[in-house]
Amino acid sequence: MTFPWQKRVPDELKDRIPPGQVLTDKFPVLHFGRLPEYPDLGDWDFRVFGEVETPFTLSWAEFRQLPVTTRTLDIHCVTRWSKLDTAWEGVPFSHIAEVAQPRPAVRFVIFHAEGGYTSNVPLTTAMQPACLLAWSYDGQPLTAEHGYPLRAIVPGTYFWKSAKWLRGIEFSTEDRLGFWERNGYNNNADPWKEERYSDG
Ligand SMILES: Nc1nc2c(c(=O)[nH]1)N[C@H]1C(S)=C(S)[C@@H](COP(=O)(O)O)O[C@H]1N2
Ligand SMILES: [Mo]
Repeated sequence: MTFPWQKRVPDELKDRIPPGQVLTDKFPVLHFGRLPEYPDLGDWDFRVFGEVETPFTLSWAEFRQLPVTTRTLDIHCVTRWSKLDTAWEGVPFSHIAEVAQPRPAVRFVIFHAEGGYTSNVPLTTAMQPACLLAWSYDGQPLTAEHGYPLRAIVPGTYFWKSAKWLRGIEFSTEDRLGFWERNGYNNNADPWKEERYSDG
């Protein structure tokens, strides 16, 4: 199968494309349902809750006071496009965890997005240094369709775990399947193992 946006993979990049994926230079937009309403940042807030010592809620202005980092990573959509060297700026997830202090039994993180979309990952996945709560892509604020004002960036998993229009983070002792995980996608979602679909 050939896609119109497909790019031939140069030899030196071959080992960065997981099995069954094709390379694109474009930045496709993918999500379930309609774009959420464009948010008024004055009303926007970010909630950190669940099994933590210190739950908290931040305004946009407060969120932007948190420490910032930049990361460049490759993204892989389960619909088979991969894009290399995407550059993001945002708050490291690990900083949120540091402030919230998850209880010792916490093993999972649930990202909560606008309109009820969720995605779930093990705490160890979220604690990787490249896991960001990002407001910027390629040096510019996120566009509406890519998650303005804030999205998760989760390294090492298919891109559906990277919730756009992020509004909160929940720490949990138990795993709770997110939107796509309930709808047939593989909970583990490792592109290198082609963990696309669940068996159930
Ligand atoms: N809130 C929300 N985030 C979401 C989705 C969604 O449906 N809703 N889809 C996911 C999927 S399947 C992919 S591939 C990426 C796509 O991000 P992009 O549109 O910025 O390329 O967003 C993910 N984040
Ligand atoms: Mo996707």
